[in-house]
Amino acid sequence: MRAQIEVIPCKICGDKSSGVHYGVITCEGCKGFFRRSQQASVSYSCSRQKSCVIDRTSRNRCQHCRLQKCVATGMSRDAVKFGRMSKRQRESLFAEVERVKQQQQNLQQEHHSPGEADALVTFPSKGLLNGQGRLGEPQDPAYPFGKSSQAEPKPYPSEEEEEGKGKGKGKGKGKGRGADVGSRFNPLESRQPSPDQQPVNAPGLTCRLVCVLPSLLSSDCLTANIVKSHRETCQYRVEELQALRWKVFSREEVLAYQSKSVEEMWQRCAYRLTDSIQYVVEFAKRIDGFLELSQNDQIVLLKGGSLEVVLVRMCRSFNPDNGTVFFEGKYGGTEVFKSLGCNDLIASIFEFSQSLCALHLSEQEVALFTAVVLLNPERAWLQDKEKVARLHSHVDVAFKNTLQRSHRDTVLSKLSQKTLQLKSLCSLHIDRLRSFLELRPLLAHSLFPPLYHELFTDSPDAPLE
Ligand code: HC3
Repeated sequence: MRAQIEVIPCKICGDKSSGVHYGVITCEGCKGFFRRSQQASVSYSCSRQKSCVIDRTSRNRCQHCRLQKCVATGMSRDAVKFGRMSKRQRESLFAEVERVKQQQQNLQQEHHSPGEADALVTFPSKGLLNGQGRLGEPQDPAYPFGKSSQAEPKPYPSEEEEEGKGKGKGKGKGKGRGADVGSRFNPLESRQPSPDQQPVNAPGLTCRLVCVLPSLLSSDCLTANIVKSHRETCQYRVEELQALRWKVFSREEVLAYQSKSVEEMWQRCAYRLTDSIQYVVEFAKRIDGFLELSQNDQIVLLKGGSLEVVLVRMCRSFNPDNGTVFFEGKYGGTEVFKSLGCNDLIASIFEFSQSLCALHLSEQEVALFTAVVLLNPERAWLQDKEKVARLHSHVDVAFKNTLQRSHRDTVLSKLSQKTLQLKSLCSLHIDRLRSFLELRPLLAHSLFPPLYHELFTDSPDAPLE
């Protein structure tokens, strides 16, 4: 049973667990920490807000909050050992082991695509861009890397649905948030929820009440909306990603990637990237105010910002301890991407992730920062720049308030440097893509999914119809 329990990550920090310690499934580190904390002479204090995030990388930073979390999670010196657990406790532990094993299996499927692992992954609705064949992988019969489970798409679990699982909710399966698009990259058409669906953007009751009050509170509502939108569209949950960090590509697996042809590797990366971008599009649609922008401006913002958001989100899938990223089911370093033949681009992307990880952004901060990045009013070809600027400024205020409250204001200046780096990463990406296409003008169309073309190969700066 102990070996089975170890599939569940440490409840305190998410690291690999080693069994039940002091009544809770924890890693050796948290077990030792809790044991030491129980000595009479020990007393900890928090120099922040007593709400520090405790994860594998940050757990040593605040002993006070780590101990709080241990106690809140149920660790106690007198806790019963596993052998003496009640039947009910044992059953629920077995159920959890099974659930986590299933999640890990899903996440590791080499040809993983959105929608395969409900509990781990949130997935784009069928709607938005992929209704009529303009969006690659999920519906494209030419998708080259195995089956696409998107043939029977499931909707994003809204907060209500997630909470109401097993209570007969979740109606409207497969309808997502709306209808499909025409032949152009068009994020608009899925606006109307079907009558039997709860509109995903609807704020909770508290927010609906609070939003009649002035600015500071309404900025809290916007924060809540953006964090919820991020949570629903972030592709993988960060705790699960962290729990899988020990799964690293073997030498043979790396060699297998390295011996792929340049074309195959480009195609793989293009499909993975397009997958991630679909989630970003869904994220954008759920941000209050985004769908009120003109169709042109929605498209301009997504064309200009979706890769930037994917690159920011990549820090969640990145392990800064060994410089690896979660890609196709396991963690691998830059060497996995060698056969792409653009080592400079890959190295810069990895360096970027490494430096972003050093800021230890919380999920709330990632959510708000990506919204700020996406709603950039400086993008060329915007029709109503002022309207975008107003929305951007609301999100910016919400982000600043949030950072201020958690005494993280210093992160702000570091993040504005990151914004510049993002811009240069995206132009490097376009440069490498152009060189690749110049050498293979005929291949390009068959290699990449349609959305990838729309975003990166249809002259990116051209005005939209
Ligand atoms: C950045 C990346 C594409 C996206 C990949 C993502 C972010 C996808 C979500 C996963 O959870 C984590 C992840 C891992 C690796 C990421 C890729 C690394 C390299 C690739 C670049 C954009 C390379 C350029 C590929 C090209 C030229 C075909 O567009």
